[in-house]
Amino acid sequence: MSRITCPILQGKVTSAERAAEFIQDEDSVGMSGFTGAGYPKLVPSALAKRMAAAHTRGENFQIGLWTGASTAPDADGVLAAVNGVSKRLPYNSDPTMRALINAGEVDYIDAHLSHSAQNLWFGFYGNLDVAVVEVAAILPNGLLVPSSSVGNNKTWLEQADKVILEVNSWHPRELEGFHDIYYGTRLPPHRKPIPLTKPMQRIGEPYLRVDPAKVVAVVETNHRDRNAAFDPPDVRSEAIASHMLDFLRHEVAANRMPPHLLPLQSGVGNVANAVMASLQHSEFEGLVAFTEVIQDGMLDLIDSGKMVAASATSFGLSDTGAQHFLDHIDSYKGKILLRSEEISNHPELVRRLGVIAMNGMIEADIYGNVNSTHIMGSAIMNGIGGSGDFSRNAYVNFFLSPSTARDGAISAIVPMVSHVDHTEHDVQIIVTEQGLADLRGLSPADRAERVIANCAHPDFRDLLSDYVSRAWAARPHARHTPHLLNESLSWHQRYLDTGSMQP
Ligand code: 0RQ
Repeated sequence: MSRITCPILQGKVTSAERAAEFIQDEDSVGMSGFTGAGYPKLVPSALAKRMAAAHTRGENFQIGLWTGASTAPDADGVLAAVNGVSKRLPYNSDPTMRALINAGEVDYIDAHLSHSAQNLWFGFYGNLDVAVVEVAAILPNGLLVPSSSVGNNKTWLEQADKVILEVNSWHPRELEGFHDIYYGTRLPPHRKPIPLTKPMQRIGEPYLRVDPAKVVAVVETNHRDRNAAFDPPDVRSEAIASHMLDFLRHEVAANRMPPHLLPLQSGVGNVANAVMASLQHSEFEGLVAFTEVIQDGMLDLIDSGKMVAASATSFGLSDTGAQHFLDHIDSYKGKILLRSEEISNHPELVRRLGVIAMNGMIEADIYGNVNSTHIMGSAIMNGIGGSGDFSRNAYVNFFLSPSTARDGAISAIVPMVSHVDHTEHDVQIIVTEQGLADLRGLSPADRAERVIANCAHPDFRDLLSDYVSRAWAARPHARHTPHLLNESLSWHQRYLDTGSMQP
């Protein structure tokens, strides 16, 4: 049976090539997509072909590309490959796009994900010309069944002048009912509290709305999501997970957390997946997630009954995880809810629910500032994503990383981070495979001692302690966060000089 049962929108079905003709040079284009799920599969490639042809003729053809978060080689990748993007926001992990950003050829606006929709509503980003949004089906009344991510789709559909829909029949039709789209947000000064007090509460409707008059094209596809594989947990990620579990047990014993913990948020990547896997073998039960991304480890927790439910904005599964979800979709009904990222990441809700936030980092400094985004202070890796939305407002936050990078050549614990995403005022718990540093309620001097003793790799501990004592000695009237600026900055330069790191 057709996935498009609305006569008006059925009448707009066309090819990806024809649809791409509605996008012009200098347009701002809002595409669906979040962590490799729910991005448009055909229109970006068709658009890239148009761009390449225009460039061959000596014409300009570049767009501003806005998404929910990261997409995939067949969206970000193909557009970057033809140099078709002049501005990118709010999050990217595609290597081709990253290279262009780091070459200074694409302007990258690395924004908190909870801010990205409202920045458009506030008028901070200018006009959105076209939305290209993947959905799983179109109902007779024109309502849209979202696909495997929601991201910023609600806002893109409402704000864009023109809309192109991709209806992807690879997604199970049974996805209908897995979403909760809240249409109650208002602009200041008319904002009201968001009426969500429990992670799985429904406050909206299962469908995205679109004004059919704005829909210029509907494209039918049958293409799978990117679904990147996870590495099996290694010794270091297992050690990180084990330190975290011990800490959570300690917090429960101290009556600072209930036995079934508080709603969990977990970042993307192998370490995050390993933490989920370790919960599987722990005594914790009755867990709930209020997070951005549902990775394989979270599906496993739901399967085993350890986790009762998960609210997010997207899936971020491996091929095996995606197939498992497809095969058992009925068993997840009522246990998984996907929301807009302005709701999944909303500071008001994260703070109200008391979320436990767990995110990866690139480096942390001795006083507790964290860099999640930049290598050597200069080259962007991915972006801040939702890590700031969650950690700043969490009940308790964790930042996780192996203690060294590049085969042990680089320390993840440094005197001064080369770029700051999360400040010492926000960061609570730092964890490496070496151990865990609980920084809550500690002065900067005590934080430095604990971070070095518990988290730094033994190869770097003496160097860091020596730095701290010399900084303390050199700054008798500035001992709040004493630094030797020449040395703290040259710490990173050293890696460049020795060739350990080329950003
Ligand atoms: O480089 O890819 O060239 O090998 O950074 O490092 O160890 O594979 O770690 O995949 O867990 O990512 C912070 C990037 C960690 C991620 C970050 C190099 C290292 C490697 C990746 P290679 P790993 P992970 C919700 C939350 C921000 C967004 C966020 C991230 C590469 O967690 O993007 O939290 N976070 N979102 O070699 C030099 C160091 C390094 C270093 C690592 N100290 N110096 N290079 N690397 N540490 C999700 C969303 O918001 C969508």
